[in-house]
Amino acid sequence: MFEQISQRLNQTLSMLRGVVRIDEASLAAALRDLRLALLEADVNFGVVKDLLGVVRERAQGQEVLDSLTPGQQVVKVVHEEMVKLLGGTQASLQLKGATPHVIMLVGLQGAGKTTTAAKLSQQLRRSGHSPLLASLDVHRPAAREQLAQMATNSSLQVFVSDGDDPMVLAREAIEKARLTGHDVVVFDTAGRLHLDKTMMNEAAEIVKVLKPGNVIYVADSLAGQDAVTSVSVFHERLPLTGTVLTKLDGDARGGVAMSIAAVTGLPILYAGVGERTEDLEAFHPDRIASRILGMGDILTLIEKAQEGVDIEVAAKIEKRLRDATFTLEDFREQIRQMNKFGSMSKLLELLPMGRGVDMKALAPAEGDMRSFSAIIDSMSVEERRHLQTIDRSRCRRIAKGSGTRIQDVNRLLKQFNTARKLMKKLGRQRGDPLDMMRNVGFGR
Ligand SMILES: Nc1nc2c(ncn2[C@@H]2O[C@H](COP(=O)(O)OP(=O)(O)O)[C@@H](O)[C@H]2O)c(=O)[nH]1
Ligand SMILES: [Mg+2]
Repeated sequence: MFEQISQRLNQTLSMLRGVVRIDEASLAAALRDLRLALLEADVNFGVVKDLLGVVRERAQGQEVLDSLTPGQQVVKVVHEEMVKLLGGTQASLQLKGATPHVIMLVGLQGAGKTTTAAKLSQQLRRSGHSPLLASLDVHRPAAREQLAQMATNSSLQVFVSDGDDPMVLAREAIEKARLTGHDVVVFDTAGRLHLDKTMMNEAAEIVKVLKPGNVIYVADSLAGQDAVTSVSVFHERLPLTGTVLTKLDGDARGGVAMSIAAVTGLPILYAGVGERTEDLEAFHPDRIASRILGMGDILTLIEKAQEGVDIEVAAKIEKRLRDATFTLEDFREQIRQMNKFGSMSKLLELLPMGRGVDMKALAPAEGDMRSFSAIIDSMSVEERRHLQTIDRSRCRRIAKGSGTRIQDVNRLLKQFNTARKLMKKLGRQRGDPLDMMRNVGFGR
């Protein structure tokens, strides 16, 4: 996420960080660089212009010039302005007043509405609500099927009907929710490949009658400024209350994220970070700004920890990775953590050192994980610590003991070596992640 923009901004800002005295020329050069970086990241032109105007003004002000570390002060100003750009404070769904609360997702086809509907319901259920999913997409026969399938996979409740009038469907779903005690109804709606009058009228009509408390535009962050253009068109016709950014996991540039709140004035409520129903994160402007500026996202990490991932273990592994004292036992621990978390690479990405490094080598495919664990279990402690002692006959014994084949053992050793090599490349960067986390009050 945000690899490209993060790297570029980091370059620019790290030059500034060390600057003790800022003069006109160095500030102008830094701002020029910043401007280029943002435009390359596909941030809306007007947004870039406004941002730089404010940063310039503040950087020339007393708060920066009088400080002992003007370079760092400029970085701080950029960070603060970026937080504002991303919406300022974290916003949430409107879930007050009479139930059932209604959430309606709108947007272009392929943006991720159906997926997001399921993700949102799961999130709501986790926080104690009882959501009912319903599809109002009567145009594509497969659409309702897709939602029903996703709901079933995650044991979510879905309203099923084969009616073909979205308005009637919507009313029936709300009635059903009322009767069966669901306090939230999440509507997935039809989308088109491009802006389409019929679709828009249909959505506008439903909104007029149902008056949903939440009308959320689902924006594909990979669609670039097109996504920003279409949200504006939707916003003219529909009383949008917020946006959800999808596919942020694949977005290296961050252009949509950094433009959409500023252009529409709407809060970004959530970010989709993967295809699974769990892959939805609350959108925290300050944390995202830190992530984009390469400062790491320690708070999100801590939340993950509270969800049951052993962060101490993860941080220890990270440290060993960096010190290149990573052993097969660590590798097994990492695999165990992955079962809880999804993937180690995602976890590492949240730490400053993990940014911009291809972590794929560290994450064996799901099917491999169980046999990897079994193989490591079948090794002696000596073998785990000194892989070079594993010769052909030991290899055969390990395969037999773990119920795998010799080539599986070899594959594990190879993958492990790749991971270790990658670690060497990472070298020693920045501080100890454990210390870093203690600094923000985590652990002891
Ligand atoms: N990687 C990734 N893929 C996503 C995300 N959200 C949706 N998708 C994928 O995008 C595609 C379109 O999603 P869908 O929900 O059907 O879009 P809709 O047409 O707006 O309903 C599917 O292949 C989804 O798996 C996300 O946050 N990350
Ligand atoms: Mg859909």
